[in-house]
Amino acid sequence: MKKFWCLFFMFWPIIGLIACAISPSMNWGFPYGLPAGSPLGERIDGLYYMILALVLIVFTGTQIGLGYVLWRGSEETDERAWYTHGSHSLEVIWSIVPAGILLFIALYQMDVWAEYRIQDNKNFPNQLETTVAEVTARQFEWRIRYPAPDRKFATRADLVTWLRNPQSDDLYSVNDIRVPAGKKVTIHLRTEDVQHSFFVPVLRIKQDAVPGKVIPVWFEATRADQYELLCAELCGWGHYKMKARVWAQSQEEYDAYLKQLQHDQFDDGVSSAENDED
Ligand SMILES: [Cu+2]
Repeated sequence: MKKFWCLFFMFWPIIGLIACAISPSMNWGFPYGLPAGSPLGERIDGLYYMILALVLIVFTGTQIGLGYVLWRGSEETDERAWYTHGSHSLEVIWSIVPAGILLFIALYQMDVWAEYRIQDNKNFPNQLETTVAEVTARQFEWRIRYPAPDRKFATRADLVTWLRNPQSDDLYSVNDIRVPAGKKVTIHLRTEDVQHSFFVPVLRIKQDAVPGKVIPVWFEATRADQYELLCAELCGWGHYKMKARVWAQSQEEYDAYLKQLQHDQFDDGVSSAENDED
């Protein structure tokens, strides 16, 4: 009977390993089984796989150890058990090894983190050139404010002024963020009410929107495609429906979209008729 329990307890980790082995072909890993849609996303996936490999090694090792102990314990023998409680060397080993692994992860991920979040890092995009919109989360939608297509931010003060004071030529949309594909873009994230979270799974972007703060979020969508944007912070009864899309388009399509938006928003049907007569 002891052997049965030994095999029973070893059966489940083996099932777990088999599930891990087939998971890539079953698309159980990343969202929708899609690879990262941005260069930074690929590096974040690299970190994820590195940690997964470490976990796999540790898990396999400890399960083999556990299996061995269970198997030996299930044997009928006169041999006396070996007690390790209070073993100084074992305590040192299992403190130093995990500490070393954690230190390695902490150092190894610093570059990616710096590129993602540290504003004076050389890879962090210049917000004056890359700002495409301000995104305001609110219960339960995403409101987008674009600067007029010809507006340029020459200085930091220009950008701050624009962020603080909506302008009469700004363009608006809801739940539909357009960006040029293949370029670094920055949006400025804020919230009108409670805390929300700007989450674009395929681009591996997640940033909380915090009341009272305007937070720059940058990303680069490699493929021209539509990406699902979700709220990842339980923000009220309608949290589930706080879905939108980020649509990366070619530069021409993007420019045309903004032109169209401008036309839809400002054309009153009268002034353009006058223009036609000119
Ligand atoms: Cu929300």
